[in-house]
Amino acid sequence: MENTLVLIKPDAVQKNIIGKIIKMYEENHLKIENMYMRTLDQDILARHYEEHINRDFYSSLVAFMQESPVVVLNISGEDAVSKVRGINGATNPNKSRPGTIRYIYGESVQRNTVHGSATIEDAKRELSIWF
Ligand code: IDP
Ligand code: MG
Repeated sequence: MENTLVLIKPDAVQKNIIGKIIKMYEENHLKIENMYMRTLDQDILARHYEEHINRDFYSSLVAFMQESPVVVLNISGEDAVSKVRGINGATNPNKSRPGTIRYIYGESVQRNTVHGSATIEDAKRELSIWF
């Protein structure tokens, strides 16, 4: 059993598809262990996106992530980390597999609907930031 962090990003919250996204995890036998909504400050985004702070898209990413509240979820299940990444689809919605969340709902590389931890180590680090 693993736990992983999911963020439902502002593009999805704005489109009223929170329920549809949560349903996709639940239908894939993952369990919502905990969840809440919050607006984000620069500090938590810098901690969460530590690896991207020096990238050219970082300031634009921070502005996007502050457009509206996000939904923060702790999701558990067998192979939850890779399972969530599979359900989410590739970072670029145009390159993601049909049926994935980003394929169905993603608008662009930035406005790609959901975040899921990349590795078990990342999941532990991210869950300690958000919960
Ligand atoms: P991931 O979310 O699939 O793990 P990362 O490469 O870790 O993808 O990037 C984190 C987030 O930063 C992406 O989900 C996306 O919202 C944003 N992002 C990544 N690359 C770009 C880019 O080239 N332009 C704009 N935003 C980007
Ligand atoms: Mg990532």
